[in-house]
Amino acid sequence: MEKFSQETRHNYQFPKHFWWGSAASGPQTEGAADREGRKPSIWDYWYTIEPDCFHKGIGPENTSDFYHRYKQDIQLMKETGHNSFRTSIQWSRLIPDGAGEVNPEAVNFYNRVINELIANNIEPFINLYHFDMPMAMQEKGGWECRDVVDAYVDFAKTCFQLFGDRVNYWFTFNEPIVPVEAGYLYQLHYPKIVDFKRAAQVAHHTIVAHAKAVEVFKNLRIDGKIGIILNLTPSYPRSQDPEDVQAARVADLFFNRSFLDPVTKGRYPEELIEILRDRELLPVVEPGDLETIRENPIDLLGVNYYQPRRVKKKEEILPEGAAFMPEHLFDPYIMPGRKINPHRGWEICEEVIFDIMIDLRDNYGNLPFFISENGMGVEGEAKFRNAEGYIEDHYRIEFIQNHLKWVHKGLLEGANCLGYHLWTFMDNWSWTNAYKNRYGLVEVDLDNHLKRTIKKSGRWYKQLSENNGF
Ligand code: BGP
Repeated sequence: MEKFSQETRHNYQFPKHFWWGSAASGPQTEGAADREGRKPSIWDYWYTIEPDCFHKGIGPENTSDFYHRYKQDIQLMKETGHNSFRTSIQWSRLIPDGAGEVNPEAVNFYNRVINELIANNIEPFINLYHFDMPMAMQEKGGWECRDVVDAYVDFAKTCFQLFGDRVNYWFTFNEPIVPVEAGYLYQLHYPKIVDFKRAAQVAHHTIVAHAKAVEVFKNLRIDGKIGIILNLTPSYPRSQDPEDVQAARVADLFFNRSFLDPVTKGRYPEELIEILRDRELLPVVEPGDLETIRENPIDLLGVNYYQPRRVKKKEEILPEGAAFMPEHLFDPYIMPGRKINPHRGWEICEEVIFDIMIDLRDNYGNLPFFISENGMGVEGEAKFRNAEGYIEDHYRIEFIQNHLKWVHKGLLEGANCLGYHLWTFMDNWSWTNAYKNRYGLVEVDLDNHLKRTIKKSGRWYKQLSENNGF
């Protein structure tokens, strides 16, 4: 990495070639869910059986219609200073049955998007899985089923072969722990199962699928970098009482190190294995799995940072024979005076981003990484529309600046951070939250044919990128 030191032109000047951009996902932006050969993912299916689980009953079929408006949207990316942009290829669009036939319409679509980004000097970052299991694969057992792992690896290979000549940055999964916890512990995603042992199997299979995709990528000698995007939620103890400290350590093992260690160091944390072994909760590991994980570390990490996790020692008495949940080993701690985003209920704690950077510097070999998501969801933003017709979201500018100050400090301390991507480019549909909280630099007006209007934050983001600092 080029040595970075503070310059004087701006208070916060960033290294040359820093990535400024944003992240989105196919299922949250494309819409056209049943168009041109695409078949349902778990989200489309779930919506047909339980529409009430979705905010105001809004399902994923149309979202923000990026499928048809990508050209206009890429122009807006330029106008908001993007030099890079992440989206995902929908497995259920490219290979509608999950395995087998490739959909030519999908190949055309993703080719057009990638080419349009490149033509506009926006580096495409392509992610392969953003919570969107094809329904045909879920029917086989989803991530619990070994055949699905193989089908995912074939899908990844197809993507590398089709688009690898132009895409330089690849990611196997976005937040792979989310489908594990939301789908198999907390009933927030389909299939809404509550069973730790099955969750552990899903986690292991996801990590094997990731490692095998990395292996295929290396074997194909694709000229590019491959990584994964993890949502890191550093755990902080209530106090320095050893029992609180141990509670934080255990939470960190379950929610961060469980994925971070295998994808970077090539092995699961020993302490986590012991906790699971003692409770007979270890997943089935097939011969060769651990070698595959060991031999395929990532080149580049994406860090999604939203909030920390605060915990204290377990005080609540559990009912006899309660089925295991990670929360049996610690209690959440509500720290007085925390700053909370009331729209999402998430704590806003900017300096945690610095702690992550230092942890990666000191404990993960100064691995190259970038902030791949960070953002502020706000409900009812239309009321901030000014006389000129655009939303004055000064709070979002402040949110980004406050986080970037800590990113900058981390860079000065030698962390290997290559860029910052906001969640997200334009307001989009979000899982069961639908359009409740808006995160975009660009407004999407649901009451006016999805009209796009750059917000104040989008105008500011362009200056940020042009000045490479603020
Ligand atoms: C991340 C996901 C995104 C996005 C974001 C905001 O965890 O990668 O897909 O949804 O969170 O979350 P939400 O829209 O639920 O407020």
